[in-house]
Amino acid sequence: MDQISDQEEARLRRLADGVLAGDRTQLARAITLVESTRREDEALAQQLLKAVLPATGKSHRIGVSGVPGVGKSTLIERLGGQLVDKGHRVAVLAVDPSSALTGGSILGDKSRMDTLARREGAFIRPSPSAATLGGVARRTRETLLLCEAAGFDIVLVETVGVGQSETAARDMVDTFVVLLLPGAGDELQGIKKGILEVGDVLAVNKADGERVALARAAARDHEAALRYLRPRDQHWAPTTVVVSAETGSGMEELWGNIQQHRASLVEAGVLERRRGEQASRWMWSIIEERLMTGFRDHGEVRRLLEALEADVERGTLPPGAAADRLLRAYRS
Ligand SMILES: Nc1nc2c(ncn2[C@@H]2O[C@H](COP(=O)(O)OP(=O)(O)O)[C@@H](O)[C@H]2O)c(=O)[nH]1
Ligand SMILES: [Mg+2]
Repeated sequence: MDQISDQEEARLRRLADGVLAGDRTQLARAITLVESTRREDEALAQQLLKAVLPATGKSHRIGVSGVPGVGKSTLIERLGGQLVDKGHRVAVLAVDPSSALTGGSILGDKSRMDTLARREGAFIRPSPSAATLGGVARRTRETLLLCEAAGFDIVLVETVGVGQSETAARDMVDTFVVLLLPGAGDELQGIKKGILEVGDVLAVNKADGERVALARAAARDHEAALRYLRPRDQHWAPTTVVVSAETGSGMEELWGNIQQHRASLVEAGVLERRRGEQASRWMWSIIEERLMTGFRDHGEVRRLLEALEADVERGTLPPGAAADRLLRAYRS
């Protein structure tokens, strides 16, 4: 373990105690530390995570995915509000699309979740979308753990991306909810199977106004398609609900399905094992990330890289030979 100074030790204690006491200012600071890419912060961040680890693991971790504009943020705001009403403490982790290159709002984006953000029992943390990986931000998993340590018993993770590209997002939650649009099933045949395969609970959103019948038809469509897929889990067959995040219709049924899914994991005795496997895959992804960063930052590698890559692109050097040269340079 890296040595840390007395000053850092005090900062670490303040952060850890604050997080464990549910102090949201300290929680926000702790998340900022964990998200930092500065090397000196990384060691401190890991110590902090270690310090709060015993207090983690007690939430229902829920992912919400679907194409941009399907209504993820709107649904999270509504569901989150209803859960706070029931006495839950709800943390929302979202990738903030407004921080992307475009700067402006996309498709009437509701990512700020203003109403929920004002609630005492809710905590909303948007992360910059600059460095997303598998549908979530670089440190969403660590942020989730900090929120658990701060006493949030439900963590909602809004993802970006669709279906099977969201591996990292899928891999940090217990229940993965996939939102679908009414009538979009046919146009999206290509990705539909991929979407259905990753979802534990499917919800056709925007079932309001003239779209109600269309939404019900889409739900029947998806249910039929699901019957042809081999279930991913033995203990759970994915369910389909019809909702409107705007009017709130169907939200109770959706929440019922999400809870049943979680109960099925507990009953089948797989929740802890799955979380353990998720944690170990995360360890490997951090190892990969650190190795790649170290590799790219290596002086000799940086000196050689551009020319070798150009040779590979021109076809004058086999990729394997270039990789060998770079790896030799890195190891020496
Ligand atoms: N009519 C209707 N509009 C909705 C519903 N849910 C979301 N929207 C609208 O769809 C747009 C995109 O919603 P947003 O939650 O930002 O989608 P996200 O990109 O998936 O997070 C916004 O203009 C919302 O007001 C719904 O249930 N019904
Ligand atoms: Mg959104």
